[in-house]
Amino acid sequence: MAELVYIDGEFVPKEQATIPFFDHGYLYGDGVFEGVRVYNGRVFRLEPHVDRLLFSARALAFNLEKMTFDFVRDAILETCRRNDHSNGYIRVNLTRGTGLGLDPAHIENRPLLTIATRQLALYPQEYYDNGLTMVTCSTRVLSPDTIDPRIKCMGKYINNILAKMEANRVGAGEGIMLNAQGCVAEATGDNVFIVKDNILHTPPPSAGCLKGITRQAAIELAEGMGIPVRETNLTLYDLYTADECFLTGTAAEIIPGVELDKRLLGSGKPGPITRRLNEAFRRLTAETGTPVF
Ligand code: PXG
Repeated sequence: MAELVYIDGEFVPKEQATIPFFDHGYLYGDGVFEGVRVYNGRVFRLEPHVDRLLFSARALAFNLEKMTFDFVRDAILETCRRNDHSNGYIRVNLTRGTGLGLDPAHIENRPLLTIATRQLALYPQEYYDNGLTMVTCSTRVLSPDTIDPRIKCMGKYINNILAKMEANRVGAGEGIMLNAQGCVAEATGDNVFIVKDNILHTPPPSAGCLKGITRQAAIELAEGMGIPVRETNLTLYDLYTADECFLTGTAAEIIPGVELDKRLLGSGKPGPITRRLNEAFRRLTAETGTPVF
């Protein structure tokens, strides 16, 4: 079956899909996006993803007249149906419009919505069983007083790409990014949690992290188990001395981090709370979500 992508209201075979050369997302990274996941024909937390996309776009003053919640949600579901896509990744991009020059006053402010489905390159099961090794990256997250970290916009991802390259260079599974103050913000594509004395700690978005949808699910699952959760600033000391550490993200789900900068975290093996949360998360993705068909 030919892979179809959604571009501005039309479904086009992937090989024939084109983006205007002067698209502001292409020219300046002036766009927002979402990585969404579908499990067994159900889109996981579709509503929060559409909300985050549209709130990001609203914060950047995109013209959202035609981009209603229902319009975007229906386009995502229809893209899955057209591709018979029951498991994997959905990429949703929304850019400001088309025109050369920075000034949005002089471009066509008609946002371009594009959606594609892909199979997901999953982390190997071994990483869930034994945990990830991590390193601290020298590339810092953007200061929260520049672009609000809750805005999931394209341009700022060059930082995450550079940080990921640092992790790759030393063969680490993920890289930890700090903010300008030296507090832990997040991993290059995931949020960070630690367990200390049976309490879960994770940085607040004001520390420079994305308000991750998997992060939110992990918080709710922990609270449902009676595990207290605190959003608080963390330093590398807190990570080095944690009982457990895990990362959350749409691609990674809930994955243990067992080594950071050559220090074993806790026992150096995935901890019991991480394992419980990972299992509960797998049940949640299997049992909930918006049906595609
Ligand atoms: N922080 C950053 C910087 C991210 O990019 C997360 C945290 C986790 O958020 P969610 O909402 O996924 O729990 C992300 C998410 C990709 C890709 O295209 C990136 C993400 C998710 C899915 C795919 O590489 N990042």
